[in-house]
Amino acid sequence: MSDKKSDQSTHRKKVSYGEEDLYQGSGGETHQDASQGYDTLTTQQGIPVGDDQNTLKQGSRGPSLIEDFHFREKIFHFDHERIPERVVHARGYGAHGYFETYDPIPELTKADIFQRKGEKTPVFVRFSTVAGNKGSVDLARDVRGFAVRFYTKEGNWDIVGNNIPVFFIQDAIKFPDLIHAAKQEPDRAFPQAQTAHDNFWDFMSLMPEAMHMVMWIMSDRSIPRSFRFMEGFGVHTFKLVNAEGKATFTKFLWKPKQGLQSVIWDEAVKINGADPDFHRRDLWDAIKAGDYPEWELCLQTFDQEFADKFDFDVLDATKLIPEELVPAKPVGRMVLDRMPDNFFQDTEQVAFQTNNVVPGVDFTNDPLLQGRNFSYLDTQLKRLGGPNFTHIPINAPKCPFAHFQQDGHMSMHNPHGRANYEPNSWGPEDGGPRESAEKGYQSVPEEPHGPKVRARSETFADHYSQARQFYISQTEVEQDHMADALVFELSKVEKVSIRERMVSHLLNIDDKLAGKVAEGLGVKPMPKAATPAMEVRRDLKPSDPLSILKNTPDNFRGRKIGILVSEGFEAEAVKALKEAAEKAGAMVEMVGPRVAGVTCSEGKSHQMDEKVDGGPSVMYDAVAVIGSKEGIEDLAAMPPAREFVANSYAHYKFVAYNEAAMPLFEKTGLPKSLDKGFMNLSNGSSAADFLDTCKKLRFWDRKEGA
Ligand code: HDE
Repeated sequence: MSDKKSDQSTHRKKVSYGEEDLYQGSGGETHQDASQGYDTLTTQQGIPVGDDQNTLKQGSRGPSLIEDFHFREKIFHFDHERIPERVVHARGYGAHGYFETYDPIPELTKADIFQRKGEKTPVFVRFSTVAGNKGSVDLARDVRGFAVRFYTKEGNWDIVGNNIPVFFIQDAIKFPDLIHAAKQEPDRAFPQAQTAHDNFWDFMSLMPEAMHMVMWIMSDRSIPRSFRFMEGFGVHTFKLVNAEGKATFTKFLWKPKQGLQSVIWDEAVKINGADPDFHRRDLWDAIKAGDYPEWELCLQTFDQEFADKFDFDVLDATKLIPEELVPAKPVGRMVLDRMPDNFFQDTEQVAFQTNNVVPGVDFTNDPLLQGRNFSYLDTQLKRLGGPNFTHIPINAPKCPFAHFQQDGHMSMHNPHGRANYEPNSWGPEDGGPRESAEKGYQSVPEEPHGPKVRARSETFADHYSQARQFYISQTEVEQDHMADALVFELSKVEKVSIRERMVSHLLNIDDKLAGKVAEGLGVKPMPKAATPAMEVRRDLKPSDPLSILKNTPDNFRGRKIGILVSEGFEAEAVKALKEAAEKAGAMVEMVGPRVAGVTCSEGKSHQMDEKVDGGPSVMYDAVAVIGSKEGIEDLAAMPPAREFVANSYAHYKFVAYNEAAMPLFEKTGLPKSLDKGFMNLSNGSSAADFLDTCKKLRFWDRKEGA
């Protein structure tokens, strides 16, 4: 907290951005507040504006005058509104919340945040896609960023993670190549936000170390249902350090309380058209509705002895540690409960840095992490335009801070008084802050080893074993999705040799997978398997936590039902569905032939949430179709209504309906005898039964679906 008394007595201002004085400037005035509650429009200089509709002119038909300071300032500012978008993870969405510590873990770490049970620490989280530009679609097949900042009492700690626990490359020097290959091809500047193109797969096929990550991105992990239903991973091995200086290795994992859920690729493609902001809207809607998403922070901790005997090098970011070997222990929970007041101010300007660690957390020598520790600070200078980006509230610590750094663009809190260097002899009153051996950050001492070389450790050489382990850990449905995804992506690749090279890698992962992909691509004859640098391990056991479908949440909380109704719809059935949904913690949206004025069986006029062509079934987790004898024919004559039904069927959705809806099903061409994923509310099933069934999320037994 900023202590004004001590500011005066020590002559050096200690600034903090606690909750209350978030916007305190160097003069102590609250400039943010100054603009609030003042209803007269002013210039940036505070001069009241008399006319904001017309420029100043010589005569009403011009010419315009340079003297018009209000116009000049307004246009000048507008011209400079954009800052460079992030070179990766450009499209993102953030939210505020808190982290609540479970039991203290002083034996593992002295990090202040883990010392007191029940303590709440403010957090800011930004989720993102990687490859697309800022205005790209949310449902791109892509890794999702999962970056968390903890505003701890000992400074800002950032875990800048992803929703996938491994990465494409082992050494940071390959990152620019990876990103160049993944983004739009440079000559044509497309495709946007897609890896389905030659450059990406050319690079992948030449980088065997990427194969494990390729399996993850070709799985449903890369098309999450929303940010709320995905895991987060710190990826690298980090160290925790206790007060005695003892270090323990750790991996960081975020597990969503909402459970895991993904969409189907065909849904992703359609959602991108129907609502390119699907993930943003989902987070916004959930938080605004008070349905706060929650994750548990889990640690996989281990010592040097485990690291030495583990099958792979713990410094290799293309490997994970199966939870069967090292369990993930929850140490706290994170709740997101507040959207930023302004997107740009927080989400765009937040500057995460892997090198933001607090006492009690340390790095390992993972060469990817080491490279990142350079990159994140460097990139902020370009994006935020100067060295004072920590003066922006979202980037400022919320604990006291004091240092001798000064000046530069937009400086908000230069040191007060005479001393701006140390050591100095100005005495405790005037001399300013000093280092502290006991409170200050201490790196874990480490002996350097080996000669100075540009080399890759031989312990990083196994590229396929964990790729195979991931694949065999999936259910059959998920394995099919992976094969389909590979065929889809590689079918967009024009150069035949790239497709063949990818199949040759797949042969080292799983023969059946390679066979399916080769067949899907028409690759004939089967190429030879790529020569692995190390023999592929075929004895690694399947690991259940790697599958989404083996971890279906068994609840329908926070999901959305779309009820498609016709004119004259049966009011009772809709009412029952709404009540059952509310009980189950699910949301309901009404979809109709018009957005307003749809009359129900009780003669009441209803407002819809969506007109049927604006609310396709892909936007919902489950659907219902409730009609009336008279109204259903009109609905069945509308192509988007038939598509609503056809897609619900094709995407394995659970469907509740009333008898009157049948003619729409017939016109859509559904099979005469409906499968068990369809529940007739007029005959045998209640709305509560339906909501109960929806917990399974999809009716995968509908084999003939898309
Ligand atoms: Fe990043 N990454 N990255 N990255 N990364 C950035 O920093 C970089 C990597 C991740 O929501 C940039 O502020 C290098 C792995 C997230 O604001 C940049 C390497 C993981 C975000 C950068 C990696 C990530 C970024 C671009 C290879 C998962 C978005 C803008 C050594 C563990 C954070 C920025 C946000 C952003 C560099 C690899 C996650 C350029 C050099 C591995 C979630 O600094």
